[in-house]
Amino acid sequence: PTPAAPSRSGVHRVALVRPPVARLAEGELTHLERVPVDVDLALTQWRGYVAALGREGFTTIEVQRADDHPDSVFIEDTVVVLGQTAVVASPGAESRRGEPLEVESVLTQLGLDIRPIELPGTLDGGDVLKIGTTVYIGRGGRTNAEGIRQFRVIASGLGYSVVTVPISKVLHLKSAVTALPDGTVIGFDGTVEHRELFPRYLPVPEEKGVAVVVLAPDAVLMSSDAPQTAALIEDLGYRVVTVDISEFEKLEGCVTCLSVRIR
Ligand code: CIR
Repeated sequence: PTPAAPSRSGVHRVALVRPPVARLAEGELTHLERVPVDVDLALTQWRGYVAALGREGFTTIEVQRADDHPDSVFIEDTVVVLGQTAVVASPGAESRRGEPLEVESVLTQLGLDIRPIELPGTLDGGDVLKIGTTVYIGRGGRTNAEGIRQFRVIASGLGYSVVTVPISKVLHLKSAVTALPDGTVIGFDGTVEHRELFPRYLPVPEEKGVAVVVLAPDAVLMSSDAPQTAALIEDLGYRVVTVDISEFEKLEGCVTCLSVRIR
């Protein structure tokens, strides 16, 4: 673990990250055409992302590199943390099935209660958007009905209500929508489906602007490739930290998928 910087919000938080591997460029693609990925640049960008979390008061814990899993840098897909409980995902893509193992062992060491989703259920963490005690879960290419059923049993038992959102235009629910610190769901009109399921919804002008990581009640982290959305969010009174993650965006990744925020 890297030493914790004092957080602007005063809250001590932990984030799991996992370094990109040499085979990164072989990652799964569903909606994008394959374009060359610069793996060295990706590593530099990943370090920049981790440093940004560190500056914002997160203690980052690096999970061991998984050389055989090109997409393992997208660690968010492997687990959903609900308070003290870690719901270990069941990756919807065959090539990603081995990824949760090492993540689970780190979460066990951190003292979280482990509750796995089991095959034939599949669930990717990128399909799960938690806002307060409501959990929105995308039913699409990676998360199936059985995965949602198992997740609902676990989450309901912990006091969360679960809302299922059918998705077809994007890889994961959180490729289409995430939420600002005040719980307002943000999305890009071209890819959002069933916006009526969200009580408060704000459209943003860029597709890459939909992904934000909540850093503090007044701050978010987002891609540097969505300047109009950054300006919009700043104009709502938030501090916006941006990072260049171009090499991960080529593989359908975004700022949320590169870490698991634990507390
Ligand atoms: C995949 O297709 O699984 C990876 N290439 C991208 C995963 C991105 N994860 C996310 O949006 N949560």
